[in-house]
Amino acid sequence: MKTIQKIVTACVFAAATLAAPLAMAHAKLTASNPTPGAVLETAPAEISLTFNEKVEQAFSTVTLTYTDGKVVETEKAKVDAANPAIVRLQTKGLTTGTYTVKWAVAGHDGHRRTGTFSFSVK
Ligand SMILES: [Cu+2]
Repeated sequence: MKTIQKIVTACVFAAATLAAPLAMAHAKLTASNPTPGAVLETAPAEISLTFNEKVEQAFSTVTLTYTDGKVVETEKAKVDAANPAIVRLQTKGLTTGTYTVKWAVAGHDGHRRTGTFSFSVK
């Protein structure tokens, strides 16, 4: 019993030490414009997402959908050339309603991260 407990403890410790630096390397959304839950007076012409590290254009997508799940037609989201931690999606013709931003990116460690948030236009 004692031995098993020791092994389990050792494994948990090893897993925690190994996992910590990897988790920190994951691309993480740190800011966005609009912010999640924002209610805007005017429709945004651009949605920008800022991550904690630069992300790869080839693995970065941003999709905007209406409440009914229909995809808003846009050009492909672009990683900012001057600051590759920022991904921008140009939008036009957004009307009153609630929109969901669905993003997927991969940072330098290649791990794909995804997330969603919504905002509304009055
Ligand atoms: Cu990672």
